[in-house]
Amino acid sequence: SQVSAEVYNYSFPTNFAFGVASSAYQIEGAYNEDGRTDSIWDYNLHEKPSWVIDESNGDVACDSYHKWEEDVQLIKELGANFYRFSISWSRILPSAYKDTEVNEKGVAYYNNLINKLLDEGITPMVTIYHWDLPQSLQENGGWMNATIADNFVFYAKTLFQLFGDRVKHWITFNEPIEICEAGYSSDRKAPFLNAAGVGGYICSHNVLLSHGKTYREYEKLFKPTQRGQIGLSAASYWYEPKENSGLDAEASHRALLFSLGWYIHPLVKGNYPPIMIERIDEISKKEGFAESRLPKFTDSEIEMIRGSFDFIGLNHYTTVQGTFGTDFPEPSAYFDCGVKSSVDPEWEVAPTSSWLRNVPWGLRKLLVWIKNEYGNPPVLITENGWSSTATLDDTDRIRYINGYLLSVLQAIHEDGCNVLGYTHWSLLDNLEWLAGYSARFGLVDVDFNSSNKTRTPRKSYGVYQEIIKSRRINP
Ligand code: GBH
Repeated sequence: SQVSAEVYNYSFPTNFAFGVASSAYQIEGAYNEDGRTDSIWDYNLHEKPSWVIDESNGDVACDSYHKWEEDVQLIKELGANFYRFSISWSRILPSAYKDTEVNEKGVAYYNNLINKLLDEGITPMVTIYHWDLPQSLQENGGWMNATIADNFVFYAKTLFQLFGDRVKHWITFNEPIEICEAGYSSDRKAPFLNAAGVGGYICSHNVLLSHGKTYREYEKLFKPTQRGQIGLSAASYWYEPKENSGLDAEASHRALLFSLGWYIHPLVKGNYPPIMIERIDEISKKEGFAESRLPKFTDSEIEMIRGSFDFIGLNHYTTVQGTFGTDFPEPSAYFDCGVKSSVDPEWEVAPTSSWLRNVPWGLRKLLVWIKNEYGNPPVLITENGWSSTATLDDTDRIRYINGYLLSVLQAIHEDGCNVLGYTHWSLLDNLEWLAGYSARFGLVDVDFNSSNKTRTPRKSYGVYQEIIKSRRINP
């Protein structure tokens, strides 16, 4: 899997954009300042600190609520074309529900950030929802309650009204599979509901409906004047068949449909992948459920959701091997999918994230899979990154970035994939959810022990800066 020398001659197309990403709860801190109310992350990490391995939380994080000007300066010096950040719902609408009041201080924070970015020639790209549901909505069922769509659409429209004159790139949801499968079918993400085989499907259904409605409202009310674009960011591994067998190839393909396809299939084709519908229907019946655990879209919902994207956001970090297998507890999405995953021990593992291995060719294969499955839609890589130790000399991250970007170059030049740009996760070390501050994803080191949360660029920051400038990978 070494790439040939001529790959280093490829350059990124002139309209290919480079960015860096972050999310509100992971960097902002100031959790109770200027009128912000609790999200499900504040609430749960305060209630039970032991959810997080180092018992840390996002109360202060990188303190970007106060240090945002320094962040913008770092993005500017990096030479990035855009900055992908998320907005905290409970900072903008402390009462969370539709028709409640906007918090002017929260609005001012994002106005300042957006205006400064634009002054420095950096395009703002906003994630509307990066996992930090207001706790008051969770008390009403959160994403399990279908009425959440009205509240989400109200929040999204509030953002279009407030910032849409300047923000032209919107991502409705970051990784619905993590919001729902991890948050409602397991206890790997807030709100830790753990309703396996049921919660993830209901939540995802409501997320997809919320996305579709938001897209149509923007299209009708804002797009004619604001002329922006909307996408959704889905996370996906590449599944490489473990054995060179028909069964493992079929299983790996199915795993992609059950993960990436769960969300992208509806956006492109209007409904869940047929194999998901069939299998979950059949398995639910055998398990004695009165109807499928996978909710059904009505015809008009299908029409609304089909085509509700201007680009597909792709968060890709790593590859696993897929094997045909069904030995999972029931009911569960794992049993429904029927694919076991493993890793090749030869693949370099990230020193602070055991799930993350450096397998650059997986990204190319995934881009080709999307091209073939979905008719070569425009894809924006909205996240890709590596977690190192706290060192400044992060040669492992440099190896990862170079490898994955060479893979993107091959997908563009050799496979004809429609890739709009690349976003590195992350600008700064930040609160890595249940991994706390132990996993360092930043191009820039943050000293979390200092009250100043001192930022220091790592070696990889210089390498990414050079890539953006030269628009190629330096052999
Ligand atoms: C992204 O998700 C998130 O969007 C971002 O907020 C986060 O900081 C970044 O990843 C880095 O993790 O520990 O075995 O339960 C990427 C998809 C899926 C990757 C869940 C980590 C946890 C595996 N993530 N996975 S495990």
